[in-house]
Amino acid sequence: MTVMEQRGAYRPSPPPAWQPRMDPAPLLPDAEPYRVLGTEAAAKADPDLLRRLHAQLVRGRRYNTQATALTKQGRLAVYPSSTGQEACEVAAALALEERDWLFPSYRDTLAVVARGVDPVEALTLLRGDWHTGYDPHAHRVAPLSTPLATQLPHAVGLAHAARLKGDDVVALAMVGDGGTSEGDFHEALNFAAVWQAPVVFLVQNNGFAISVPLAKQTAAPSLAHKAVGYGMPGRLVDGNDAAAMHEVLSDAVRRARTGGGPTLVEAVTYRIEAHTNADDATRYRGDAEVEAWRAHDPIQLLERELTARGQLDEAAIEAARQDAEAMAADLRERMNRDPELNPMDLFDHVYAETTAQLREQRALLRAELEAGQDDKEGDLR
Ligand SMILES: Cc1ncc(C[n+]2csc(CCOP(=O)(O)OP(=O)(O)O)c2C)c(N)n1
Repeated sequence: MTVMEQRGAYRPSPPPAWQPRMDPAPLLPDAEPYRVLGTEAAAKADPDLLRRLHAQLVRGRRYNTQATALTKQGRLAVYPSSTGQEACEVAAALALEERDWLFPSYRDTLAVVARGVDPVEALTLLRGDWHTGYDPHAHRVAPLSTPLATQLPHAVGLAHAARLKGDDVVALAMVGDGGTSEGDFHEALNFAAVWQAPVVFLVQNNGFAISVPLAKQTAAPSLAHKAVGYGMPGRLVDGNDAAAMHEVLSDAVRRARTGGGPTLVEAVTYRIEAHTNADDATRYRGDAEVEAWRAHDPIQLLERELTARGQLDEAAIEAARQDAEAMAADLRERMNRDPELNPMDLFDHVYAETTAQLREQRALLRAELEAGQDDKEGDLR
């Protein structure tokens, strides 16, 4: 007689209140980053959409090089380039409807511009001229967020509120791999999943948080796997494949819109340039790694696919380049004009009611400016 038989009818059972909540398997990301370009799936993609993505990628790359040049000319204080990440940026903007909201981080000026914000206004904050620089309501684009991951709970709050009001709105929030270590990331994903809020979280895993590589950021199998712990699906995508990015983000937006709840999308990509113009990336990574990623360039990947299929010719490529050049020339010209700024504006729109401390500081600045006015004309409030 075995020990179990001796013990008679004893059968271990789970605690009474426990029951399986869901099968985690459908939430798990693909084993490898999802790709469309260079695979059978590319044949099914809409060539018009791919051409539109291509033109936007070319424009985005040119925007990055122009903005970086402006930092060297002293016309822009700081610029976090997204060269190499253009497919994530452009796909995020194009996957949304006009009525939806985008919540970008400081690296996401391309997504902001692709959504319709004036290219100069998108740089106002980075120039140090004005809070935000554009009207968030005009194109439904929240301010470029510098404090990491703080845009995520904002996106969840907006999406949840919209749902309560019965508005058909999806929020797409962008964050870097480093941002996933922030408490705001955890709080946002947890609330979004519990409330089934219509949100899409896009993590651009570009390999580094300034000099900190992903291996020092997390021990998770992938950032997309984090989704499972919150009870939402995680998707792992090749972030340099514009067609894959657009498809996965569009699916996630559709899912959110139809009541399916949030999705976490991890885009595997690479930051080709330094963190910003103030960083020296050669101090923490080697040329070979950068070159390997240059060979997986988002524009080249799409261009090769489209030309091989006879869906993009040299004239169309040239037209995209010329359009990008015209945008860059206009950006350069307008950024070279000295902005007309009133330093007293600094105190406006910070609080609904100005605090005593700010009133004091405002008076101090006014006095200083008036003392320095002597022979200058000016309108100080
Ligand atoms: C709350 C907070 N902590 C620290 C910083 C300083 N900081 C600015 S950028 C950055 C790295 C962020 O890396 P990642 O999230 O991967 O985004 P990436 O810059 O690569 O797009 C850090 C730590 C910050 N802006 N906000």
